[in-house]
Amino acid sequence: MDARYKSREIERRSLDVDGLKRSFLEWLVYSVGKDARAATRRDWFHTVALAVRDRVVDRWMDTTRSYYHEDAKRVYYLSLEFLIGRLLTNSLSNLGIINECRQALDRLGLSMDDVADSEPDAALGNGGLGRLAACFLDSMASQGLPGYGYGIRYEFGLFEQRFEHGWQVEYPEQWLQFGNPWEFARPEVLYPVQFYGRVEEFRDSVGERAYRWVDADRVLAMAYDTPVVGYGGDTINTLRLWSARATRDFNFGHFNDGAYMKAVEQKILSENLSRVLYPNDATETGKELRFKQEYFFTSASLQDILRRYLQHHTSFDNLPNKAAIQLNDTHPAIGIAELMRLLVDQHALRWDAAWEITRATFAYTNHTLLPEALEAWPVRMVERVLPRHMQIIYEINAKFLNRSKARGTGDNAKLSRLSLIDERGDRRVRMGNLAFLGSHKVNGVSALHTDLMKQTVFADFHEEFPDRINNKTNGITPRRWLKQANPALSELITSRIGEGWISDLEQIGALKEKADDLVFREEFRRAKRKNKKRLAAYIARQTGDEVQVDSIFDVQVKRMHEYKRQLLNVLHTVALYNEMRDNPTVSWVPVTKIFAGKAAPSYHMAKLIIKLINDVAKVVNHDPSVHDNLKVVYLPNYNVTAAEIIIPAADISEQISTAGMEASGTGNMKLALNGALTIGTLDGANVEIREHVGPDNIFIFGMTADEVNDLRASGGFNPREVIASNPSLKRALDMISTGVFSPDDRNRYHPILQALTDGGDHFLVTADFADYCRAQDAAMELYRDSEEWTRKAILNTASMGWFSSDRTVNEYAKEIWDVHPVKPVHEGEGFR
Ligand code: 4GP
Repeated sequence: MDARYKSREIERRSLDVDGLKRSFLEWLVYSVGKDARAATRRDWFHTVALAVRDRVVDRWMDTTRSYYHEDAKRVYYLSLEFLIGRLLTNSLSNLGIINECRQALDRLGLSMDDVADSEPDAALGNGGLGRLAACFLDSMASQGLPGYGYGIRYEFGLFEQRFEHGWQVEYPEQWLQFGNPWEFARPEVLYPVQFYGRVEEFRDSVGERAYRWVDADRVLAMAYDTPVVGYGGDTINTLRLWSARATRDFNFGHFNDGAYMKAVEQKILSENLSRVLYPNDATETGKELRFKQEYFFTSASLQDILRRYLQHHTSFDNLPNKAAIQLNDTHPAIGIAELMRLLVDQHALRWDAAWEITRATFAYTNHTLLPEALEAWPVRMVERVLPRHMQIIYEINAKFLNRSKARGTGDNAKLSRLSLIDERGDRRVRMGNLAFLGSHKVNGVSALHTDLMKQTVFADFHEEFPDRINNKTNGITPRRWLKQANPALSELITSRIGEGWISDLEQIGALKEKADDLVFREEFRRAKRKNKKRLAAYIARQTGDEVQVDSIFDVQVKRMHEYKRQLLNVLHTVALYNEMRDNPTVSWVPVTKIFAGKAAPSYHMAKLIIKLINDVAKVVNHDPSVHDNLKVVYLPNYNVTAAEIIIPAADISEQISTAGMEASGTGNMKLALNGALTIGTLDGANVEIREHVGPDNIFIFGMTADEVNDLRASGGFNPREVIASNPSLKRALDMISTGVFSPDDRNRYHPILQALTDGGDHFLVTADFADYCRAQDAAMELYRDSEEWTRKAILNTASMGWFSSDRTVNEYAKEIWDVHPVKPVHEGEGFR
């Protein structure tokens, strides 16, 4: 072997500063193709990422080999979204070589932060559901669970948000523009995925009726693998994302006809499948392309899962003992019909056997009760795009409804609610019902949400299958959301209780006894202040706004949606502004209201609320009469990277959704873990956060889910009366309606005022306003007592142990998946 090659071989594995430095230089020259003088920051990022990847590959292969060797049961997490963010700091941190890397770069005259900052943010998701998937990947790998993520390698992630005159404008997010050093392309891992065509009936070898899907268009799904580094670097799992490729025969067909342009056009059309992520969050997109994306990645994933299974097995009986498939919402629910098709049509299983296997293999997580977000595809479209699946869905439905009827299940009204087909108007396939019926377990994402599932969307199914619904309250990974995002606080914590909390977050409970320790409080405040300075600098860079580090950083960061009620927050902002102007001699606690979040491009009301916040900011931030006591900032382009800077700096966490509408929330957990005090309704996981941190350490306000339900049912709610009886609310709304914040267009906010009055105020903004202001006042009052505030902040951090996604994933593993950790055997330690 060539000596140079040999030395690279050794260098690939070394984890010390010198070894890292040498391999950076090697990689820069031989793989990136630059010399140190000409290299840009991006070149250095690619260099470092490739060198880090080297250090992962051996262990990755060991992990995969161990899974095969033990024929371990794997869990396959099927998700249309993975909101991963950046990977460099995360990988280094999980490998435990972040300081070595920093020093190695230092010796090359480079700053680690600059290099890390050159990494694009992988935003292959919209919000909570996608970020949860990313936290689960980290937790599965960190606990040695054989877990695979399956999704789509979107060429364009979630759009980039910019503000133009205060309006949201969307730009394409080209995260792959300069290549992605983390992924391995697998051009040999290709599966055909079909669309359209028709179904032919025939008699099989034993004379039974059988079906085949013919004359279909074909697209190929090609795999790209990204290693998922578990904490400690022992287990490295795989995220496999599919990219669409046109088939070659497709092109040649047209070629022979001389229709060259048509062939190229077809190629582009079929490759569009993995082009772009749909920018919806909790809203339905009735688009054929979206449906095709869902089938595309689900079909490829199932073919891959069966291929892997068949390497060790000859019959499918054992599939449920070897594979657990988790449906992240209904997006991959067509997989239930697809697995039936694969088993029955391609592998000649009997229907009943196939159904039993399918149901025992799948489980489904629901993430939202919002009716407009429950997927229901037009039957006519499903029939056209996936004709065989439509037949299978009819068959599943007929068998189910017949059995229910035979068992004497309810009346016709109930049967039509249980049906997989919504027969009202334009007939639709109810994907939630399909997912429920085809799964052995169905879960909600917080205790309240799971209860509401039983009472509302799945009430009839719950009656039929009382053991199927279970709760798995969401969690967040402490690696990214504390250790990595908040070095100041995590170093402080580790200095007091050791580093056990990183892989066992319950240990953070030991901090509770430090809440009364004055020295610890001082240091806790110092860490927060450092993070606030970092955020203030980020704000200055992003928006040019100057904010006071000693003001309350009051943070609402999440997707923009009416039910999340950013509007309630901005109305309070206007009311506070008025109070400050009316009482200039009072010594006010300065407040900085920080907003961030994207609105779906077609969601006009949400975009109008963004514009309102920006308009209010313009007036408030330039009014000398409030003496800088109030600032309003809307940070553009919220993503995982921005969250890592904003969340550690927050004093107040706004979790103010209309009760009963936020399934869980995970931002609420991240903020509390980083020592923010929550102002929140009793919604989603806020309920459980209150139980853990204690009612004295959280500001709860507003109506409960039951009260919301009763009020809506009574029909007696009159928002105009509420507005008339609350002078501060009335004044705020009058200012908005008379153009105080929009002198250039006084009617701009008419739709908002309309929704709050004649529209009936569906999200009960006016109903909760007074109590919200009370909670805000209480928080501001408490902030004056900095010792008491810090004590509560420490108790929040110390009480969040249960909200680790390690706990959540363990519950799934034990109660749904029945998968167990596998200890990888590393090179030289066993088989090879
Ligand atoms: C979100 C829910 O809105 C949020 O409450 C929950 O924490 C999160 O899922 C993870 O479970 N839903 C979505 C969506 O992101 O697209 O429906």
